[in-house]
Amino acid sequence: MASRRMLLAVLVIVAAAAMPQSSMAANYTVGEGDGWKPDYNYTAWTYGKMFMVGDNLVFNYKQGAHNVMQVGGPDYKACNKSAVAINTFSSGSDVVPLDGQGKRWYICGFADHCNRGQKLVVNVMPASVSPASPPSSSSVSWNVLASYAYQIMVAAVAVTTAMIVTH
Ligand SMILES: *[C@@H]1O[C@H](CO)[C@@H](O)[C@H](O)[C@H]1NC(C)=O
Ligand SMILES: *[C@@H]1O[C@H](CO)[C@@H](O)[C@H](O)[C@H]1NC(C)=O
Ligand SMILES: *[C@@H]1O[C@H](CO)[C@@H](O)[C@H](O)[C@H]1NC(C)=O
Ligand SMILES: [Cu+2]
Repeated sequence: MASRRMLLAVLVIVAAAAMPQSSMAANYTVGEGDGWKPDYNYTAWTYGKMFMVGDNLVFNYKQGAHNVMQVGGPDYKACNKSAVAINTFSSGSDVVPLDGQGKRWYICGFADHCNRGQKLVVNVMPASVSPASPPSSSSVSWNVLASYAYQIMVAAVAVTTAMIVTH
């Protein structure tokens, strides 16, 4: 009996862990403790992270030593400091909302910093999944899959609970 209770507890914990993150907005601190600086690989920093509409990027740096310019893809690629920025942030602790789906590009507009790696591209996923209107297969994203996985997990827990209760 005790072992069955333990099994149930484990299943509940697993289901909770598998819950999609879409329900809560996250703040991502760019570069973690290293902050926003040259000679850093921000592409590597993005690996394993899922950015979603409603999340924020937080850029930390010494005010006046760097900035954050949101630019288009070609200006990002060219490290174009003269680009007409979509947005520019310069407070030193910039909370940048990811308020739209798709790719967003950021560069530092100071000296040669962008060419030295102070550039970041993120791909922003849609915020929520409505089971009533599944997206087309071409736009199925990871949070959609996470949501399905979660629903399967919930069903598995329900079935297991029923089996234990009716035993
Ligand atoms: C993200 O940062 C903002 C500004 O500092 C804060 O108001 C908000 O509560 C934070 N959100 C989370 C989920 O930590
Ligand atoms: C950044 O890291 C990724 C993954 O480790 C690597 O593929 C890429 O070449 C690196 N970029 C630079 C500019 O070093
Ligand atoms: C940089 O941006 C400016 C302003 O939009 C543009 O005139 C120029 O051609 C761009 N340079 C490069 C290398 O893309
Ligand atoms: Cu800089």
